[in-house]
Amino acid sequence: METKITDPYQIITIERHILQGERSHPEATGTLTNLLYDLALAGKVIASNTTRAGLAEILGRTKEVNVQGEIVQKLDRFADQTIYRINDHTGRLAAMASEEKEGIIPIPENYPTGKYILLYDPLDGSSNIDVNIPTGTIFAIYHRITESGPGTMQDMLQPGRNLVAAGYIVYGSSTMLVYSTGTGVHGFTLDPIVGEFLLSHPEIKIPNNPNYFSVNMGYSNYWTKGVKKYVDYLQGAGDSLINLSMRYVGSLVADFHRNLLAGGVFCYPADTKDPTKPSGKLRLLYEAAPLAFIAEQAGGYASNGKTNILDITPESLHQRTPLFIGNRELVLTAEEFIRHNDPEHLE
Ligand code: FDP
Repeated sequence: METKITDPYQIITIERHILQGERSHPEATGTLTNLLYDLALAGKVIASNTTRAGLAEILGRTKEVNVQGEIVQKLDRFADQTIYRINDHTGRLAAMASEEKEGIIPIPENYPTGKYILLYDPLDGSSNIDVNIPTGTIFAIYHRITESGPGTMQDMLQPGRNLVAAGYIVYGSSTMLVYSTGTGVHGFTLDPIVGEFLLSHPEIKIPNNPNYFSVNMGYSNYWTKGVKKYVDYLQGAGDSLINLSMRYVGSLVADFHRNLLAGGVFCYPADTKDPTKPSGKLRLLYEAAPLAFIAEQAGGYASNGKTNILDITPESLHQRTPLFIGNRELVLTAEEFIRHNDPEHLE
């Protein structure tokens, strides 16, 4: 969406920004605008709870296990329900899918269905909640493919290239919402007193000179030769001209956000640590693809080590993928290392 800010002292709320973008599309019905407002509202509601996460009644685990086999914490469930409840009745969506739910989340029969599909990770990095480390929400919006009625798996399993909009909310030292509708990336900081997201980072571009690499070095013994050599290269090995600092929060949104603003690359490669997860840990549909869309819009790139993440056609809702994301050159270099060293991974 285009934003022409001529007066530097203007205060641009997220509502104003999204609406301004809508006006540059005369054919727009306002449905996407309202859907994005709703996600911003969900972000505010979730943020109001993450900031209270240290309080006894919400802290702790539910002891339930989600479809990924991970322990679900109370805030995950709260975030999941918040996004669902804010979006189930609006008539904007044909269906939803969440990291927390195994199948498609249908729109209740008593409400109308709409033309968009929403996929989301309600609280990414939730294993960090108990230790006061940033978490995030990631969302991906597509046009439905089917004509009418309840959304189907065909509507869900679209390549990231088809994304209409994507974004994330990071619950950190401040709450920020970053989104793109395909014309640049824009960041908003929540003013907790006023309760509004205000434009703080217009037209975000990944800096050309990278500063950081982010990867879980604890798994390096389980990486392929190509990934090992690449991570060595990031640290200045051989004829490498770069020597990056390492930063790894272990919360994808926080790691991605830092590298988006400061320049760098985040990697979660495939590893042999857990034979049930041969493609790494991260999910294609509601983690890798929306962040790849943001990265590309900010001048960066995302790959699974061989192919552009946005060109992968998903086969299942909770499909995992290796992820290399951030500065374009650094991600292309990862592909090169993998191409030269891991031929068995190329078929
Ligand atoms: P979490 O399990 O805490 O939800 O998507 C899952 C994720 O966090 C990412 O946010 C994070 O980047 C990654 O897992 C961390 O995994 P490792 O602990 O294996 O490094």
